[in-house]
Amino acid sequence: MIETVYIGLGSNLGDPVRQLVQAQAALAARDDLDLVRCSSLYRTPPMGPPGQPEYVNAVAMLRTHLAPEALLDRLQAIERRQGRVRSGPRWGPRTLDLDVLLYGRHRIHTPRLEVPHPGIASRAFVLVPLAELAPELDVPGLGRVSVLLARVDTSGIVRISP
Ligand code: 5RW
Ligand code: CA
Ligand code: CA
Repeated sequence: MIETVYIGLGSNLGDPVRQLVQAQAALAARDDLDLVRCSSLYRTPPMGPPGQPEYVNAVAMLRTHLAPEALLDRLQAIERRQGRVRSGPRWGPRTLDLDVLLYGRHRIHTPRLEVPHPGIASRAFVLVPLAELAPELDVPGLGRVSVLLARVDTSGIVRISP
């Protein structure tokens, strides 16, 4: 079964724009998934722990036959190749974070994976690029992306000209 998957990309260390461009290339180069479209890159104010550098975020739309956890393995391999270190505090600054936001219309709850991503409805840095790709998309259990977007604070988010 081929599924349509949305991936969140984020970085706030080590030249974040370069990290995201490189991650897009790494996704496009894999022969077990098809990178359909990628949103613009956005500069976004840090959420979560205070005092972090500004982030750059984007969302990619993929088609793949990989099972959810196999996809997660591929994404974590790309994170590691781009210097992700899992030593610091949870939610600390990172060179690259790749999150499975949506996997078709599936709802997944395993120790490694929660899909739809638990932050999807509350994080403007996810909803702004996701709405650029798929404003009409219905997030299982949560509703339409454009409606979710209208409920969050998007101040300080700036699209980087492509
Ligand atoms: C924790 C996000 C609490 C939101 C986290 C919360 C980010 C980010 C993180 C990202 C921006 C997880 N990842 N901020 N904060 N972009 N802008 O990708 F409310 S840590
Ligand atoms: Ca994340
Ligand atoms: Ca992550």
